[in-house]
Amino acid sequence: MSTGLRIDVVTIFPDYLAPLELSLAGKARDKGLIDIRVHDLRQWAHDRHHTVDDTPYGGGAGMVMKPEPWGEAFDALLDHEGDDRPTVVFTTPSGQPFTQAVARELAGKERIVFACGRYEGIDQRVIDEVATRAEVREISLGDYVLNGGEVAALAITEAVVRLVPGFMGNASSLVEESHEDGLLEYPVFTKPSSWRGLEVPPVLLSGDHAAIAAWRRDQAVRRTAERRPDLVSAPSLFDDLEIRPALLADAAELHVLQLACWVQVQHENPGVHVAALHESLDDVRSWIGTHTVLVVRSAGRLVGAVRGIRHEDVWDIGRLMVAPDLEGRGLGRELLGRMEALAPAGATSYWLFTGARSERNLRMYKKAGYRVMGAYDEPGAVVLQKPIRRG
Ligand code: JD8
Repeated sequence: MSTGLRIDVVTIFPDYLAPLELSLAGKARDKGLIDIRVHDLRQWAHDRHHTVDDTPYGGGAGMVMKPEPWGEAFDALLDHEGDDRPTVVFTTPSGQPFTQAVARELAGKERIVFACGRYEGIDQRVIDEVATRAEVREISLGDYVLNGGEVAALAITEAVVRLVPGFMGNASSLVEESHEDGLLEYPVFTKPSSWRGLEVPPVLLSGDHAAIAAWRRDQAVRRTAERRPDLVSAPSLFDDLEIRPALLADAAELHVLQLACWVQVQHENPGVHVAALHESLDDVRSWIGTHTVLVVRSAGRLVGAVRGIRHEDVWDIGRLMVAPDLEGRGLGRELLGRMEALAPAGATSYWLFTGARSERNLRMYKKAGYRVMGAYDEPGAVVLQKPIRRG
């Protein structure tokens, strides 16, 4: 039994899920990162023809999937002692839209059971009954009609499995993707630098990482505005946020948020001494007094913060924190940008550190143009640096 994510798929067309053998998921399976099991629903239909459908009550075209086989399927797949409560995903055109945010949620689960319907759908009592003994999600792949739920289960599995920690060889590539921070991805190029009279944008050949990061972000923003204005105009998290300099009165909430956020870092970096987890309220009060500190409030709740302090020509940025339930919406990136903008005139580079195994933090900093400089004097932490571009 792999330690990572277990996925069960129930369907009357098991061969539809064969691609999972081939693709990414296949490799993840070999790495023992995930355990995928496909089950034929008909094994739980005990009549001679293994009947799984019948005519709809109230009349109408088509057939409906019978409740009994599904009930037995979930009896077999759900009631295992010790197993954490699986998440049962019914893929259905009437479900919540599948997004990268939903993919991230599901990637954090230990067990997912996909229920793939066919015909006109599954008897509603199946969903209601299983919801009494498992977390149920009804998810749609998109606003178009398919003939069954298998394709959606395949697509969702691929989007989820590739987010399972340790799966993507170089996790850094995960950052650069569409929808990761609400932006579409920028155009990409590879050799030759000239092809059929078409040139690669010179900035990409410059080796100037910060300039390349800036060009890529600009391209991503343009593309998003042109192709997905809905992503730009979507009410963003920032609409009701208040970002302002910290006051001593913020110290207590800041201390609580800091402890909450660095527990995650401790989990990611077992055995590493995480200073932020050993700071007292008085410590927080004192550095509010000695640093430039920004705090973020949403509907009065303190949900984020960042601090900066000058050391000779370095603007040392730290304690960048976002409430766990608001992660993944670009607030961290926004706060980093705001604190960079507060760098005093004499500073020539930004400097920060994070856990060597805090993949998500590292991804965000690298995307912002930072480069890992090496180990920090706290074992298990690395230093990142970025030159300050002015004007
Ligand atoms: C599950 C039966 C077919 C749907 C009558 C056509 C997802 N984005 C999506 N589009 N369609 C589905 C989907 C379709 C399904 C089933 C998912 C089970 N059908 C039905 C209702 C109209 N036929 C989906 N996810």
